[in-house]
Amino acid sequence: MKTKLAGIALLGTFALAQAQTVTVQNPWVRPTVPGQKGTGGFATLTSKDDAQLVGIRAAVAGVSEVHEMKVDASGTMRMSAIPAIDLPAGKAVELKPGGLHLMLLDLKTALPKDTTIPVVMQFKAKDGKAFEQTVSFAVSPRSPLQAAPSSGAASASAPTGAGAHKH
Ligand SMILES: [Cu+2]
Repeated sequence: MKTKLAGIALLGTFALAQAQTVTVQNPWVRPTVPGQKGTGGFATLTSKDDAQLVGIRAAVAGVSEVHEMKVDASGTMRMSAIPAIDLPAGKAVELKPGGLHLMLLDLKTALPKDTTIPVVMQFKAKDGKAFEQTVSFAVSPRSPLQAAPSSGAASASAPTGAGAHKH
């Protein structure tokens, strides 16, 4: 049994560690035009320990949901809200167009590209404990990774001409 004192001393560090439990890579949302009510958000989530993404919150959206996309019995792609996405320890879970994604609905403002919006991601740890992380999502028409100028390997290739070639 740990003493109460030790527990209190550890609390600060523990809370910090909890907040960094899930690595969010390449977060992006599609831009919108004025009047458009909804858009999708994507990212790759890797949790250190077993956890779940149970919700999101964004100031720009009246309603924020976690969605999945599935082909129904008649062969039509449909998306629907789901209560949670499982994040098994150490496994990268990709939220992407056509699959699991975040949905921002009832948008209060247009989201111009090349801006960012903060999204609060709500997680639940294996022990049931809730925690949140605020993530800055890039507003981009497609994944910023795909947007990199690349006809070959995006990582190793230096911008030899293509990047500098502007009209
Ligand atoms: Cu959706």
